[in-house]
Amino acid sequence: MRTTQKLCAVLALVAVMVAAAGVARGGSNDDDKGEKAAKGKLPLVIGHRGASGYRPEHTLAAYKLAIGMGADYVEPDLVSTKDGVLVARHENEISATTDVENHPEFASRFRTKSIDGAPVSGWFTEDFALAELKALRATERIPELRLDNAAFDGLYQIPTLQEVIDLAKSAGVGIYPETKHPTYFDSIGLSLEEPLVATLRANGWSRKKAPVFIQSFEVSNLKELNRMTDAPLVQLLNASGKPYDFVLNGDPRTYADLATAAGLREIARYADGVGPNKNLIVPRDGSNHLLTPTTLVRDAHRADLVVHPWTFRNENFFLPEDFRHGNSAHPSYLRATGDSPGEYALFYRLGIDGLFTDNPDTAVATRVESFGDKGGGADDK
Ligand SMILES: [Ca+2]
Ligand SMILES: [Ca+2]
Repeated sequence: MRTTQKLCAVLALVAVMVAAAGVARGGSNDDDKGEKAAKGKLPLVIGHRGASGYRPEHTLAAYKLAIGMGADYVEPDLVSTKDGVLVARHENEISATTDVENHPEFASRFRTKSIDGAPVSGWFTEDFALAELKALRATERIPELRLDNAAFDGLYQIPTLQEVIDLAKSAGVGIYPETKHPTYFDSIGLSLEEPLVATLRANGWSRKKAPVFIQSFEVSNLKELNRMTDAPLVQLLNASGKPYDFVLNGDPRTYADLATAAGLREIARYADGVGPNKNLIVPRDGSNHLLTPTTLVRDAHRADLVVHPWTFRNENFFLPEDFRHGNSAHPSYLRATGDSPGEYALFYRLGIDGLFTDNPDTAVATRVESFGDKGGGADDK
């Protein structure tokens, strides 16, 4: 399996780079901390693809576990079926997160397509009716790192947006949907924004105070959404590259440009927050050590934007050297839990308004450590 080989290669490469863990640097902002605690507006814990550190991602089981661990919001990434139903998958290509390869009746649906300028081969949600997708079962994306999660392979269906909303409503939490590849879905006649807004409206979640944040890595569809709904919008910012709609329409700006003070003021004209790669807040050097924090949080707050960085994960593999822990020569080292509480505490000190995490239990426990036992909650926003 190609993904496995790729991951093993990455693991081997990172293992070579592993050095002794250091101490986190980074400034703190005690004013921000005090202010947040006083207002009871603690940083939101957003279950990234659910509690995907413990269950196959984007399943009702993963979302339920995130809620049980205290997440304030759960995050469904949204793609479209052939019949225009929004379902939760990180990509429209589903061979890495479902058992589609084991369904001979769908073998002829294998395709190679260009998605956002890159060739992708496999099976795509837009080639399946919802009823067909429901025959598939979810599988763990990274069993090499998350061995135990494979125990849940084959158990769970792909959920629809409506099923995620039903779960969130029953539990009293919010949802944080992401439109995936919106320009691509427009190009095949399956625009994401209309069914998303219609579904939110049908559920009474289209107002400014709705427990919803809609996120996108593209810009033009957020501007469009800003005209379609009052629900809060979040511009995602990556640590490199540029929005794919900018590539197509010749806009020279990059994510780095959007993350400047001027870029953030521009974003504030159509969005309510930014979701930056956490490396845009605390960069890492070439040896995976943390550098001095940037001014992104302060600049975004000055533009009246909330800041929800991603993605926080417990395994040493994903952590900077500063927060890795254990015997780096041991074969389990990279999948072992590092000092992720240290990483959460650092970002909480820097004044973020929420974060995306695969391990909501750790994020919530560290929030209690950092701010006291006040609890967050979708209704506080
Ligand atoms: Ca996402
Ligand atoms: Ca569209």
